[in-house]
Amino acid sequence: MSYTVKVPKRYVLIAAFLLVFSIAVTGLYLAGSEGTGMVEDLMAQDGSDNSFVDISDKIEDNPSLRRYGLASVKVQGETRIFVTGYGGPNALMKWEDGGLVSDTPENLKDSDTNAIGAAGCDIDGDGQEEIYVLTTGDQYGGRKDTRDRLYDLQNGSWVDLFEDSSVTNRYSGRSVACHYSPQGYSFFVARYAGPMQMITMNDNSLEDIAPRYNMDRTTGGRSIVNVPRNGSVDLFVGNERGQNFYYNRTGDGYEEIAEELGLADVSLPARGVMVYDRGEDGDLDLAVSNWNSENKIYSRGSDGFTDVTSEDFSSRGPARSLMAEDFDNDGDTSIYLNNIASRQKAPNRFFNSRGEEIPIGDASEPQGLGTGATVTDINGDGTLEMVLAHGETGSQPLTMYKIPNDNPSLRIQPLWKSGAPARNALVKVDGKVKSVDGGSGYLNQMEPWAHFGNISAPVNVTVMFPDGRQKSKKLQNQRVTIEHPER
Ligand SMILES: [Ca+2]
Ligand SMILES: [Ca+2]
Ligand SMILES: [Ca+2]
Ligand SMILES: [Ca+2]
Repeated sequence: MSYTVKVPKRYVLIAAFLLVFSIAVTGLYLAGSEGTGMVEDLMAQDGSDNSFVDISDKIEDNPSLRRYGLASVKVQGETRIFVTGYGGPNALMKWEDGGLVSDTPENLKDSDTNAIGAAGCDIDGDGQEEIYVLTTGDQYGGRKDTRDRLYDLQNGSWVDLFEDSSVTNRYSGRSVACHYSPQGYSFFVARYAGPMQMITMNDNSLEDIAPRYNMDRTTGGRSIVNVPRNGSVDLFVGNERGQNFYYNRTGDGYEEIAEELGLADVSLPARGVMVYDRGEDGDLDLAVSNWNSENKIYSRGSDGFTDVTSEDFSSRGPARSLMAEDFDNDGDTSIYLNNIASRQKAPNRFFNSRGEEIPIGDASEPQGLGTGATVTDINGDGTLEMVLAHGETGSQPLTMYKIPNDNPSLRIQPLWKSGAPARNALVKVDGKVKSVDGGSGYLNQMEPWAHFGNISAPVNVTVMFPDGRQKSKKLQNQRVTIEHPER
């Protein structure tokens, strides 16, 4: 089957008209939101103030653009936010002097390839995360005429390792994630109507190892999340026009068992995927947002997953990315669901960990064209910031939110043997678990930290690294790195 699209001239003209129209609408949207606020009646009804506050004014140099993916990547020791550009440049952003500013080297901008998903991962083992950028060449699915980019920091400048390599295939796609495979860290790439890839580096050369593990399947690939478990890492891929995939790690390989686990959802068009410890009982559960279809929360049990979706969470909407974090540091995880208002108003939604709706504050964005998102404590104050991208049917600026609070947070970054963040590691504190994200949400990657609200040192922590090695430690500080035993 092929989804390759040939675009007749009249559609190009219509598209051009729509672009001009959407820029005009974006202007109106921005004008309309000034002063009066888009907040409407969505502030906390109970008088409490623990919902999102708009801090988008902290983003400097924030033009209206079409954007999709956001990745929180560790670059030269600091967390940076990589933003993909669609019909415009990519950006690498950092926190400086109280604001989020662009600090983008010229050769990362790549304005012409219509980039979508992005992720960081140290696949060459030098301790610095590479940045994978999935391009589309403006193709919805199937073949494209652009290459993806695999940026490697060499002597202070970013070099594209795909420039002279045939490893990247020429198919469109959506998301990319950092996955610890039997061959070490790799980028798993969710293609759309093209074979999926798992790209790693052996002896200085790139290799697509997906065919070796029968992971080069073709479907409508959308989203990826790692599921660290029992000292190894499973992989879930959310799809449409076909079943989801669950790659259960078995010794040196994988078996695809979504159907057996109750996660196949053949008729549901998956978008956002994420894992989080629902119920704070020490295992990772799964949530999936589905486009204009029932959203799902699956609780992990000893022999599969049980559908525990709440009525609030299940209700349909134009869903995009999905994040679960303790945004207000009260010790409980909340879920943020990003909708895209491409046809009509579509407020974003906020839930507690059981999927019951809670006040969202400023982050509703009823007219927001939400696509990707990332979460990280970019300013180092111990509270998570959430940055949202917008795009697809129009251009809008980035937005940023946080929930102000005075509660403590414990932040842990496990380090791999190379010294890079140990993405896919599982961190256990007080009976709760949190994974170090490799990519999730849809199009995105969250910060390479495990964030726990309302926990104060001294406290005992156990890190399960993706190769099965463990390290337990009594922490004396609120923000620590924990090294792999072989480092
Ligand atoms: Ca590297
Ligand atoms: Ca759980
Ligand atoms: Ca919370
Ligand atoms: Ca912060």
